[in-house]
Amino acid sequence: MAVDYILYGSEHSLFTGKARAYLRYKHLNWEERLATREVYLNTIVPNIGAPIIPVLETAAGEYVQDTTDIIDFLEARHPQGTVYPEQPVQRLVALLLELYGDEWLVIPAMHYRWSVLDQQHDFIMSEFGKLSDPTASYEEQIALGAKTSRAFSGMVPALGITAETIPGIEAAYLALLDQLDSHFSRFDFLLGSRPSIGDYGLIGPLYAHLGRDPVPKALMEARAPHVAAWVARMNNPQPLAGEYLADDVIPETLLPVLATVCRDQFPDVLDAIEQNSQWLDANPGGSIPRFLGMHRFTFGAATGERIVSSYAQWLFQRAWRHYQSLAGADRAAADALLENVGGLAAMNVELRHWVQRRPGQLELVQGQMPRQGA
Ligand SMILES: N[C@@H](CCC(=O)N[C@@H](CS)C(=O)NCC(=O)O)C(=O)O
Repeated sequence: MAVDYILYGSEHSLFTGKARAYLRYKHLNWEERLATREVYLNTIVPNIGAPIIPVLETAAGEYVQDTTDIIDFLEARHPQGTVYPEQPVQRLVALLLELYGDEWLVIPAMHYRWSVLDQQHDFIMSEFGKLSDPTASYEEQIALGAKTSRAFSGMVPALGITAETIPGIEAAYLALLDQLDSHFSRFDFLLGSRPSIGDYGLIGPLYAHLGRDPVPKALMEARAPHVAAWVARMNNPQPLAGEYLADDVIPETLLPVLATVCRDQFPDVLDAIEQNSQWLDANPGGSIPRFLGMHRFTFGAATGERIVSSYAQWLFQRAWRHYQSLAGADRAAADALLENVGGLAAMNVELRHWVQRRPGQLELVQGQMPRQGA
């Protein structure tokens, strides 16, 4: 292998965008390859156990899936220019915004891809078709994409995107664009001049869907040019450059975004954690299904029903564990921020069961909470 790492994915894939932006910032010796049907069959499914992207392959023949695991795997090997802030409150904010980008902004991302399909049909379908057959003609790719994209477009109602919730989802997304535009008019990245794991959480939905599909891209460029500029910066970063703000400062411009995480996303995640616990109580030693039925959710002014995503606990745990490790002045500073944005009770929730990933499957299993400092 001429490079140290290969990233299998695609340009229109939300999570590939997260890993790609990170790899560019870290300035590693890597290349991206399209996850074609052959790659899924011969590389991804045999090594990961499921048809999912992105996947990282190393020169030594190791395979890593899940963008968070990919980033952590690479951070351990290439610590220079880490994307995890050392300062404790900034690290907490970065972890929470990763959770928000990965698990919550997928709602507006999927809405603006699939609910306005009539205005961007050929683009979307050809992107999917290209994966199945990169050598087919544009027309053939559109026809192919119409078939292969069904698994994704079929997720839309399960994500809670319906005629009733769409107005609220759109209004809340526009409010987010305004908040982020104000933030990025002052700062290059979320926490200063260096991207953090929080930026990588947000870039997934804000690039592949909301910053690239024709309809939401035009919306972003017109309404939030500083967000569009941040997307461009994330995709074309100055490798390993930049600093986080001094004195563990959290910019005021992020407070409304954090308040949304606490108000809208936390209840959803806490319920998923409760349902995971109940499932593990009833099925000790089992693999938790990725989706545990449906529950009520709130997105801005919209309320509806969406799937319970068991995986959300895994990402939440990272922030929770970091917060729980803080003591003294650090804990007081984190508490002051959490109190301010409405997240104090959620970060103090008791986790009855720790969950972990297991190689070869996407379903989580019960794990041991790592010792502090491990
Ligand atoms: N948590 C995973 C999510 C990856 C993911 O959802 N990838 C999408 C494409 S962007 C996919 O292949 N989904 C298929 C599936 O979830 O079964 C990660 O961070 O890598």
